[in-house]
Amino acid sequence: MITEDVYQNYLALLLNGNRRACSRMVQQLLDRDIDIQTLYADLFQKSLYEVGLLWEFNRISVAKEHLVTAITEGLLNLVYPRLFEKAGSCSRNGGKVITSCAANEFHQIGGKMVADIFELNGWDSQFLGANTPVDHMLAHIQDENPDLVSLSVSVYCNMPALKDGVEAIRGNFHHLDILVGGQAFNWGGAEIIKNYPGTTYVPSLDQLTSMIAA
Ligand code: B12
Repeated sequence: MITEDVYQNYLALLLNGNRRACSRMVQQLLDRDIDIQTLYADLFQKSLYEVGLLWEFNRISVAKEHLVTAITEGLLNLVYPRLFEKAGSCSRNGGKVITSCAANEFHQIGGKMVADIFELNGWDSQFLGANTPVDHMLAHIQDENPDLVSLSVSVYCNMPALKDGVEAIRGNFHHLDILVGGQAFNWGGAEIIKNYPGTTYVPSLDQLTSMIAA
């Protein structure tokens, strides 16, 4: 659990660009064996959403938002030794999943978390990062033959790109299951996804975990 005090302390350090102190705090939480999903949702995601609002209302600059994002991406790397230790101690389910952002989608932290949650739940999980062109994603799927593909979209204007990706995967790999998610769906799109067979919108990490739990 992340207390409000810990969260506020962390947010202040983050907004001050104090990477070293943020790292120390996260390392302490990891040393106390904090649940990784809680760390992702209640510290990293919560602070990035708050920073997004500060940016939207012109309370911080684009430069400050970039700084916060870069620090957070570094902090995710601190989690990896623990992530792979935990993933190694749970039974592997033999499934392979590829997670990617939609074409033109540059928000990659949410997708990275999704890929990590799969790893923690026993999957062989690959993350392709931001803005993967559809033809290259198809070629990668052909090479890797995954059991599942998950796609992330954050900005609502990228919803057509997500749909193009889903249609292309469905057209080329008829039986491959697809999960989609990301905060773009806060502005709509879930209804349209229902029209694509084998494609499921998953609104949160909690729901993802209950679907795939090892
Ligand atoms: C950092 C950031 C950026 C960075 C991203 C860098 C990076 N390395 O990722 C940069 C600078 C590139 C950027 C650019 C832009 N951004 Co921006 N950005 C953000 C910010 C502050 C944080 C994003 C983030 O990491 N959030 C934390 C993650 C963990 O949350 P998440 O993505 O929602 O993911 C979680 C869930 O959604 C879910 N999930 C996500 N994907 C999937 C997939 C599956 C399958 C499942 C099951 C679950 C799932 O699980 C995740 C963990 O819980 C947000 C604010 C916000 N509210 O998020 C704005 C925000 C997303 N950006 C916004 C905007 C407008 C833009 C720009 C258009 C700005 C501009 N004018 O250029 C561009 C668009 C670029 C593009 N083409 O993609 C708006 C979007 C509004 C909208 N209506 O769509 C936001 C919401 C800011 C705001 N308050 O207005 N941005």
